[in-house]
Amino acid sequence: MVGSVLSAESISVSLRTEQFGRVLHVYGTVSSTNDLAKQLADAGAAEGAAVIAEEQIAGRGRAGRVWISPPGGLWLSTVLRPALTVDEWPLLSIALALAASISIETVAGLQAGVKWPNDLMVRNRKVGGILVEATPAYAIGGIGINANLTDSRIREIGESATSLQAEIGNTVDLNRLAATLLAGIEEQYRRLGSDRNAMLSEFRERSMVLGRRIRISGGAVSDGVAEGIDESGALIVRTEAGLQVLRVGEVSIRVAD
Ligand code: BT5
Repeated sequence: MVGSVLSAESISVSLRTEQFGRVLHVYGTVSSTNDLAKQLADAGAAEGAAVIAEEQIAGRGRAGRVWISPPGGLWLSTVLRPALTVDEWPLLSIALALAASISIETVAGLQAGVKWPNDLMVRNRKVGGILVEATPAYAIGGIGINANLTDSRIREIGESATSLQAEIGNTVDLNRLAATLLAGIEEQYRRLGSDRNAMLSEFRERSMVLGRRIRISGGAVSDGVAEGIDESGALIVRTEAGLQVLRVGEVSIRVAD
């Protein structure tokens, strides 16, 4: 399989970035790339330092959930040192999700929609996810993409999952996907400072929730219509109780609609 084995050398050859991935560690099996990126950040690593692993044995999602991360996927974390207020932290997930969605389109030719705030979806199945873990000093941006996961691996994960391989019937070049993603992260992350509104417009175009009836959970459960994503990245939902501004939470799309 071309490019199926991750290597720092192969990624570097096609890396077109100034900063992201210029410090790059590629490992075999790790606990979670977010943990390793945190260690780098604690040791003073600059923004853009990145960790990639072939396999995670303690990959995680949000709220303590497990992220299943067998070989064949792209499990990547990068150090961010954003100049954002706490209220603006949702923008980090948004920038990373936009970068991941564009990278999937570039490398696999698939349209990947984004379910606010952090799910990457192909044909209503989850093909990847974003986990941003922020501290006052830095944030770690973690991205998982089910790239070359076979149908049987996907079945183990569950009905709600898919992979690039399952969708296109072929493997993708993991090193190219990694280099493309790092370049995309650099571009979208920089736009947070210089070109935020245009970045958000592009994100909205890839959003699967805007205009849809959704159910919000992860606090009080309520139903509503997703009306917008504001300049801080929050989701604006019209519910019976009026407009709600959602900065974190779970959104599911109502099947009946
Ligand atoms: C996410 O959480 O979607 C964030 C996933 C972030 C993973 C990256 S990989 C690199 C970095 N290192 C880490 O340890 N994490 C990051 P959440 O929205 O909470 O979704 C988690 C849910 O997705 C689980 O409860 C499962 O239902 C489902 N799930 C788990 N593994 C999956 C997979 N490989 N593909 C699709 N769905 C999965």
